[in-house]
Amino acid sequence: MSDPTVQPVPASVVEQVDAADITLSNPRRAVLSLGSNLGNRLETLQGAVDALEDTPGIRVKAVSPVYETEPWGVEPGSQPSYFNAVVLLKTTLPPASLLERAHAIEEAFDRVREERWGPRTIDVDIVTYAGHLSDDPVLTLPHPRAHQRAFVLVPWHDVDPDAELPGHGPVAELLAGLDRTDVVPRADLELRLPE
Ligand code: A4P
Ligand code: MG
Repeated sequence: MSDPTVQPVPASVVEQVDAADITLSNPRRAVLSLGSNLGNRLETLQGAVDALEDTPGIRVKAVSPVYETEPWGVEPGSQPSYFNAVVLLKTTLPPASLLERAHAIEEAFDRVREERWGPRTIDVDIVTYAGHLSDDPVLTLPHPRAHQRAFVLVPWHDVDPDAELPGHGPVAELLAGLDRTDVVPRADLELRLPE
């Protein structure tokens, strides 16, 4: 017979306490880049923002203006133009869980992976996660091509003019060396920050 004075601690309670200790008390800032060049691009970007905000452990803090951009890394004229935007988050999710969530959102919008840099309904990339540096190919931090991409840095600079890309320096300085002629503001369009 078990000792009635010893109360076993339910595993779920232990897990909750652990999770609170490790994460909830210590939200991290993350920057995500959203891109879409298939289907209703604005609707899909808004859907991705809403899905992020609906995620336990994620708060969307800012959403950038929308830019229409020429596809990067492919033959000119071979793909429709992109709509790109950047989202600033605070999150208690660890980086791997944030990436999992990004992939789940891509799948929810019927993203098909056929070729690298192929056209897509939605691409959700993690640009930075706190100041983390990682060369793991599954999750490279910061995003390995962010420093070369005006379609990431221009909207990021709009919502955080003092932003720094870990390992590369101030976004404002990186932008000074980039051509931004193919990154056109779409002032007629707007992404809403979820209530
Ligand atoms: N991965 C590694 N690090 C990260 C990270 N920081 N964030 C891995 C997100 N994913 C990361 O991605 C391939 C793998 O990268 C994933 O399995 C993930 O674990 P993917 O989304 O499956 O394929 P992809 O996006 O076609 O490849 P890639 O190399 O990630 O492409 P990019 O760099 O995301 O570029 N032009 C314009 N104008 N606007 C765009 O938004 N986007 C791309 C995609 C190309 N050209 C573009 C745009
Ligand atoms: Mg990607």
